Amino acid sequence: MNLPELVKNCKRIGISGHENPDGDCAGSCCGTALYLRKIFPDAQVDVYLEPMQECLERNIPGSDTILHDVTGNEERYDAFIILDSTPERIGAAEILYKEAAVKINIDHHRTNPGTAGAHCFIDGHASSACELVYDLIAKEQIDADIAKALYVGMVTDTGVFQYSNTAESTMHAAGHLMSYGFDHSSVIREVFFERTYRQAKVLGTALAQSELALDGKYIFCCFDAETLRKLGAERKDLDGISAQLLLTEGADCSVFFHESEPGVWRASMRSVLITDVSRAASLFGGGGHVHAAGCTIRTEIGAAMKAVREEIEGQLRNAGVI
Ligand SMILES: [Mn+2]
Repeated sequence: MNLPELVKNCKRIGISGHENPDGDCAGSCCGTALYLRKIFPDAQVDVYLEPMQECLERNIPGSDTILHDVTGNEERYDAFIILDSTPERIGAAEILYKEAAVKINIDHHRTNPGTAGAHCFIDGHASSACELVYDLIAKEQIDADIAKALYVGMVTDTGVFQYSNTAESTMHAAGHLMSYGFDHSSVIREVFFERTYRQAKVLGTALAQSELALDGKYIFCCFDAETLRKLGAERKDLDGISAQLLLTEGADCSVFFHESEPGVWRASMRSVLITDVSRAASLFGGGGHVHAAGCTIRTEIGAAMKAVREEIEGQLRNAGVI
């Protein structure tokens, strides 16, 4: 069954994605919402997401209708769609999903095992949740706003069509979306390359403090709360640091650690070719993709960094590159 079929008799439809929404998460949620509002004008379609970066808000049509708080919206949804995430990662909206009559999960994380009782559209090979949504909707209903929202997610999750998750199908879909006439050049500049001055300073510090290990194959950096405070860095200023570290010649794997709250650390992991960073992330209950993953660390950070490094080292040794 396709997506419109599944929700066609639903009067109230909820949509959500993972915490700290990125371009793919927000683009797929808003693109799906715009599409469902268009084909079912009598239905109420609500999107629940945490606040996102301003550049995403500016470039994702429909983001101005996002709800940040489930309080006051406890009325049961007829259908609830989770995009780019598992139910456990959507925060407070999980309760709304659990109570919905029709549950739908659309995701491209290969660590998503699929959810019992839900209609699952999960393809770990898809470039983005946005590409999955593109495949699931009726092409003749796409308009410039829907196209732009989905294009944002394809651009951000493929690193502007650079990463190995970019397939011929991705380029076909993106090319078709471009034909709706939004300013695709400014989308790419604003959602992928542009950074605030503070983000530039934070990134510069991360690059300067980075360490190279394992014969230059592993590059990492760790910011504790004190460093973050001195830099005046917020969570949104830390996106993209692991990807920038990975641009170092010879590196196959990068990890950026930071203390997100006292004693709680986030690790963002990227790799080029050999290292499967989802395995390193899963050491601490995290997950993601082969070349992009993350986890939350609640144990002593020195020991955790050592465990991550040993996992990467084991993989590089098995591959015979160190
Ligand atoms: Mn994604």
